[in-house]
Amino acid sequence: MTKAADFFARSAPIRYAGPDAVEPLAFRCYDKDRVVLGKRMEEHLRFAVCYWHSLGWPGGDPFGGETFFRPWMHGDDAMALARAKADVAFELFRLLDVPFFCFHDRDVAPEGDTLAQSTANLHAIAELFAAKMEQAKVRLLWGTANLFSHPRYMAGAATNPDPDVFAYACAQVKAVLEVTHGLGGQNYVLWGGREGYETLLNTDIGRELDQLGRFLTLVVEHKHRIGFSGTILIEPKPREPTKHQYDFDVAAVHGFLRRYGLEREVKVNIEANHATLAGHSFEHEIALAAALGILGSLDINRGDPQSGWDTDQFPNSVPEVALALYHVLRAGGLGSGGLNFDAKIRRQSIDPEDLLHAHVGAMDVCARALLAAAAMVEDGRLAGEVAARYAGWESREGRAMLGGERSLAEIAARVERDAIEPRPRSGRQEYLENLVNRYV
Ligand code: XUL
Ligand code: CO
Repeated sequence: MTKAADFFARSAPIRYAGPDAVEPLAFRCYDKDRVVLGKRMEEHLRFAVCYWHSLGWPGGDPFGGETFFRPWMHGDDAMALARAKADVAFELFRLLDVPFFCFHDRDVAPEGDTLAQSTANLHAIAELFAAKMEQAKVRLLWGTANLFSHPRYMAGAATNPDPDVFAYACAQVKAVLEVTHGLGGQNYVLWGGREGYETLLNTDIGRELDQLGRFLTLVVEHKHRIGFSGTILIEPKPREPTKHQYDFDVAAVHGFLRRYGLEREVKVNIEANHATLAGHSFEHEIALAAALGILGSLDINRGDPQSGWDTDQFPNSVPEVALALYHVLRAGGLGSGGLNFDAKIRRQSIDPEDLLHAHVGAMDVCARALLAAAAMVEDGRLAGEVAARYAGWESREGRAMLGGERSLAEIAARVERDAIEPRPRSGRQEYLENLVNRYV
């Protein structure tokens, strides 16, 4: 194939050029060193490019095959192609000047005839990554194992009826967790691609949940054994590819973690399009995870309001992302998490430059959203309105009831004695919606 540097037909990294920039490929708002609420934009947003969509996806859909014909996708020597792909990947990271990337094992290195061969392939590419990361100063936000593409996983990985598939998944995750650790990964993600069912007619739900609980416990134990200090993250998704997935949404995942005693060990990686597939807004999932103490990281993308599936488009709505980031800021940030563009360009976007436009536009949208969210935080009116709405709970009786110092009978007696008659108050929704529009 041609040299990686030739693929994008430009060598200068894309720079911040301000809102009036005339060149199409420039950051108009994302100025990585600009300080917002005491932190640089780059540190707030912690952008990551995802390997699977941006380097690994050939452009197919259920009705048609490849449209992209990337040079690293065709040839006889799978490892040489993987190396060529890595060269273009790091060229993309350089042009975008992103601090992080994310990958699945099978995105970066080909599956071999045996697990040992697959793992050796992965190690060989990881070595190449280590050298490139050292030079490029790009870091690994998270690694993950693909436990859903190969036919062995068609009935799930950890939740498979066959214990040998469970064992194979354990072996695969062990290898990728160790590689992620070796590359200084900040998190390790588990997305249950087929951990669910197609029909209850052949499924024992209780057993499958126990299998998943055991699997996750084994992963957490191994993380501690090898001294991996990153966070283990589950990525909720309600369906697709299966009809029902056990990691349906943040609430379901939290209940699952509590049941298996893992709520202090595992957090969530929340994806915007998965939230909407579950019937929630992105900010709902973020706010709930923050309230439950399990907010980890974000897969920042969007669905299509008219399509009911996971279209994985790049984010492009400032108001939507602003509300999401508002809740992230209120929660004190994402810690070791970041904003991973689990997003793919459209099938007709066949020019290499389309990959650049997609990321640059999305990074600018996130930067504008960050400024809006920071203004909401600084202004304090939104939070003030919420605090005022619950102010009654700060009273002596409010605290006593919530603190468990009053029985039901005592509470009832007080209501009768004082002839309490609550006074309805406006929820002020329209006022609040208008207030938000002043920032975005
Ligand atoms: C699938 C999805 C995955 C995970 C990683 O919908 O989001 O790409 O992010 O396995
Ligand atoms: Co995702």
